[in-house]
Amino acid sequence: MADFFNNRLDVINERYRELIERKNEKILPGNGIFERYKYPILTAEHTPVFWRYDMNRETNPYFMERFGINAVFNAGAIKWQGKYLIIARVEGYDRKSFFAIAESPNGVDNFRFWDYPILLPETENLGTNVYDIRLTAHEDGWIYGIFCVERRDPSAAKGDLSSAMATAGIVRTRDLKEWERLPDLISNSQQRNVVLHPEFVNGKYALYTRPQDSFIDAGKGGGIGWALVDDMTHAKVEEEKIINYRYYHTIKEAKNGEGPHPIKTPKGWLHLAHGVRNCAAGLRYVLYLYLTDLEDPTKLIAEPGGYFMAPVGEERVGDVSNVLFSNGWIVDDDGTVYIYYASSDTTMHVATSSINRLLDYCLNTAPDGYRSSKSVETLNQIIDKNRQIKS
Ligand code: BGC
Ligand code: BMA
Repeated sequence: MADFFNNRLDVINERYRELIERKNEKILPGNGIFERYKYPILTAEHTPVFWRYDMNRETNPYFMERFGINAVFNAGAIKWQGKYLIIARVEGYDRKSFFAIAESPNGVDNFRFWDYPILLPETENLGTNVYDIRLTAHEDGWIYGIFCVERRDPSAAKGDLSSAMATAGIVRTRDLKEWERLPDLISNSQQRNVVLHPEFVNGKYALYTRPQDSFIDAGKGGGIGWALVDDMTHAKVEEEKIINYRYYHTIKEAKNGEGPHPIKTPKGWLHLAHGVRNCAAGLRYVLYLYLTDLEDPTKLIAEPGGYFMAPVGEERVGDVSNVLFSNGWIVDDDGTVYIYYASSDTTMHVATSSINRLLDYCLNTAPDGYRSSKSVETLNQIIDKNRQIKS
C-alpha cells in the first residue's frame, strides 16, 4: 500500500512541477496588435497538490483527491513588489468559487499559487458565491477589490432555485494579505462588473458600473455606467450615467461590462471591456477596447469597431463555451501590457502588447459603421490606399 501511495504521489508531484516550470512562448506572427502565448498560464491542475490531496498515507491510502478544483479563470491582476500577481476565480467541483493569488516573476509563465486562498471577510448578509474581482491601487493609498457577490433572490418562489441577485462586494487591503470587508455597493439595480477608477475625479471615487434589469439581462441598462461616490466605506450609486453604450448588431448588442480599471496613457484612458451577443449557441463573449478623455474619463475618444480578441482554438471550449473574459491587466514601466484573460470560464491565459500598439489600434482602426455597406466602404479605402503603393 505504501508503494501505491508513493507512486501516485511522485507522479502527481512531478506532473505539477512540469506544469509550473514550463516556459511559455509567444505565438508569432500574430496580428500585430497583441501576441497570444502557446500555453495557458493557469488551469485547475496548477493549483497546489496539497490543496487537492490529503498528503497523509494513513488517512489517504489511495492518494485520492479530497477537494476537486474545477476551473481557474476570470482573474484580477496587479504588479506587486516586482512580481506579477493575479487573483483568480478558483472554482471547486461544488460550483462555489473563491479568490486565490498566484504569482509569477515575469508575467507569462511560472505562476504559482500562494499557500492559502484568500479568506474573504463576510457581511451580515452572507453571500453564496463570489467571483470576478477587479483590483485597483487607488491614489488614496488602499488597494481595493470589487467583485460580484451572488445570493439567492429572497423573493424567489419556493420551487424557484435559480432566481438570484448580483451585488458588488468591496474589500480593501494594504498588503494583499489582510483584507477588510466594506459594505456592499448600494444601487437601485443589480450590479456585476463594477470597477473602481484609480484616481479621484472631482474629489470623489469613481466607479464603472453595469446597471441591469435582472440577474442575467442588462435590458434597459444601456451599457457601462459611471457613478461618483463620496465614501468607499458606504458606497452608494446615486446617479449613474452611461459612458459606453450597446448597439444593435454589434459584438456588444446583449451586454457589455468594464474589464479591469483603465490604464492612463498620454492619449487617454485605455479601457478593456467585454461585449456579449446572443446566438443559437448561446451567449458569445468577446473583448474590445475603447479610449476616453484624460480630463473627462466619461468622454469617449475612440472605439475600434468589432472585437479586439475573440476565443480561438481550445479557448472556444469549456464549461461555458465561446467566452473570453478579462478583469485583469498589468502595464510595465517600459509600456508592455500583459492582458490576462480567461477562456470559456475554465482556464487563464496571457496576451502581451504595448501601450503604443494598443493606442495605435484604438486611434487607427475604423469605428463600427453599424451597417454592412459602411464596412465595405472602410475596406475599400484600405484597398485603394494599398494599391497606390508602388512596389
Ligand atoms: C455565474 C457567473 C455568470 C452569472 C451570469 C453566475 O451564477 O457564476 O459566472 O456570469 O451567473 O450568467
Ligand atoms: C458573466 C461574467 C463571468 C463569466 C461570464 C460567462 O456574466 O460575470 O463570470 O465569465 O458570465 O459565463
